Amino acid sequence: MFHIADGNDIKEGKLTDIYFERTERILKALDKNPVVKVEIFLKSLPEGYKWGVLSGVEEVVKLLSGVNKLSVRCMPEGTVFKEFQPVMVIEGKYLDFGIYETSILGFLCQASGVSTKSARCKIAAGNRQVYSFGARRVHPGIIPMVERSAFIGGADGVSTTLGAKLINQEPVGTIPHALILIIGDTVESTKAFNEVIEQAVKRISLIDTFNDEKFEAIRVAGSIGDKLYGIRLDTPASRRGNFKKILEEVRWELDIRGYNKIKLIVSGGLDEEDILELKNIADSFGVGTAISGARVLDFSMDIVEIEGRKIAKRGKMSGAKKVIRCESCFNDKVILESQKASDFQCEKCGGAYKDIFIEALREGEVLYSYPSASEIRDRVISQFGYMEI
Ligand code: PCP
Repeated sequence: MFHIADGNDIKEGKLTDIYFERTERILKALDKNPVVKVEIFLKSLPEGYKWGVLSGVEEVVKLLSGVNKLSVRCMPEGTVFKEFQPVMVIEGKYLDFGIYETSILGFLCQASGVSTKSARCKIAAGNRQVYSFGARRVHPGIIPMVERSAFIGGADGVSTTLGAKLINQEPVGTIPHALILIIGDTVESTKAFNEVIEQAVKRISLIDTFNDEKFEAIRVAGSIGDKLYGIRLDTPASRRGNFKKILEEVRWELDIRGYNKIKLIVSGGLDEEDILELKNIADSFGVGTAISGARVLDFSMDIVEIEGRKIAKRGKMSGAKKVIRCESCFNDKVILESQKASDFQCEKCGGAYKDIFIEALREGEVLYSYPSASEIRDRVISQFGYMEI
């Protein structure tokens, strides 16, 4: 019906680049099927980012679980990583998983791009809320993945019913311009929302449809008594001018009339830079394109060992590796899988290193605990102290 693959197509290896399918036929013809170790890492992060957030691990484990005697060792989903750090090692007979390279990378590249941008926005926002409002910017078929990745990265909520259900959250939303245009007035729309929608839903009115935000804010402030949680400003670019000044003016006019509790929610073309600029005046941010349309992270998957022999292409270090992280100062070191973290001391602070890789699959046995999206999000937020933007 729609231009989208389903889970079976992915599991059956149909979403593979043709040269992997041809490689499979050639190796079969030559009766070659060595046990290999491949490593997934990236050489450069986009836009000068210093770190990325690893996402998409759960889908890779689901894809590879049940595939003959495969082993997968990796950073847990939600781990912060840097350039030239291995994030995953897959070990097994090449013909058992080579065909999945395209999908494995697809799962990690896009989800990690979304989670990384979401984390950057949440770090910029500090204790302010960041909501992922970008479902409309991507193909509906991938919204659940995009919203899960945004939530894992740190977003406080997502806007679609199915996306929210996948992460066991309530969908978040305000009022669209369409409702205000059809009803014909901001105050009447806010009252209608208050009469019709269940009380558990925060009453957030949208105030930039018809008139100046300051006067609409004053009009709507008293419209439903103290039920009004906040007002959203999605001021069009053609009228935005100095958005911070507009927000300060609205804040002033509300406060001098005793509406100190009414929150200011902003949306429309925002990213982490805008959030940094507005976070002292806005209470929450609705971020769309910047998060859901985030740059993918260009992971690559390369053979680093064949039948135990360390070998890799030019530009890639051979031997299966892992990352150990200093428990005191978060300093990282890349070592061979065969080495032990306890054999090393942190060069920076002398602290103890910890092996941050987990075993997700061991010769086909699933050891992965499938943590919830909230648990993974908590892991990401616990690392914020080390994540500069
Ligand atoms: C957009 C919609 C999304 C926001 C803005 C995403 O407003 O509300 O939540 O924006 P971004 O992609 O630029 O970051 P409108 O397009 O005005 O839509 P609506 O009237 O439905 O709120």
